[in-house]
Amino acid sequence: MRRDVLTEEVLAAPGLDFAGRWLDLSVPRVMGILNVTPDSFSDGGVLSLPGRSHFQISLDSALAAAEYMVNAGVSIIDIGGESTRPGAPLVSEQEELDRVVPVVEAIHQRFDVLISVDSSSPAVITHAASVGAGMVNDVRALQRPGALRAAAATRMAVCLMHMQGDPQTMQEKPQYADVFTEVCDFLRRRIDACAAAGIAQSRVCLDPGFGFGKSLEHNYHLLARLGEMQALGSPLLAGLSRKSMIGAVLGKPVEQRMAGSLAGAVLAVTAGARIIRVHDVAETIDAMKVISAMFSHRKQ
Ligand code: 8Y4
Repeated sequence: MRRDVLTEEVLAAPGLDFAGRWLDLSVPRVMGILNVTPDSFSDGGVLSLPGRSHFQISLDSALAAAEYMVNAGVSIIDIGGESTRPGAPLVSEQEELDRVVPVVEAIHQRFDVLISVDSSSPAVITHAASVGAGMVNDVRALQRPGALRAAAATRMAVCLMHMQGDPQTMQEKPQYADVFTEVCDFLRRRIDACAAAGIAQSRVCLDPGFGFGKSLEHNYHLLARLGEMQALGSPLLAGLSRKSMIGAVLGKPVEQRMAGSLAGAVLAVTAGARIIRVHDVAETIDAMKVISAMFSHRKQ
């Protein structure tokens, strides 16, 4: 099927509008994680080099990581400047802008790849869009004052993720009467809020938010029922890479969770997820290619 002509078939095919660029989701896609928080770059010794600022080292490291991911075949690079790890310190809006915007701009100038900005801040959303970001990936689902309006004005794609509580306290005592129903109800309300703000459905994707205010049981219950979330009508994105839901069943630290994370990615895509957010991009893309080879033999 030709996908450059907007036939009814193309419009009916799954995909997402990234501020005018169409990402075809008839095959599963990989989103590579690029953190630009200070703790994600080790400065060991390099800082003492004459003429090299901390900023430059961060930018160089970010570009090297982006180049690796593009060569591996990622569709999207997700750039984040606020750590959402449980208990992580809050970052000021200015700090987040200073970290994220130059990296978005530099990657957009050099590489042909879609860029997503992992942020809840209206200013970061607006500025990132102006330098080339095509998606906002917001773990707070655009609930901060002004975020919905900022995202709507940019025409970016949006990822609406479910989280119970806030990153500082979310893992203290996650509780649900029915986690699947509560996550779906929340996502439905945020879809409605987006529609009311003028964000077209073709720009929305949804994410159950593994690890965000969820116990191990909650996470696996959601994974087991991920397929049913397709009924919400928007493409699903899933992020399980290296998370505690993988580490807990393996009894392994983050640096030994790749194979478990791959199993999680395969399960999520088999259940219908269209975008997988991962650290280990090359390995995950290999897994996705094998899945796609089988999917291409399925009847539509
Ligand atoms: C090791 C490394 C252990 C990383 C845990 C983590 C998601 C997300 C995050 C997600 C969407 C993380 C920004 C948490 N997770 N965005 N962001 N979906 N859409 N933890 O699942 O990676 S950060």
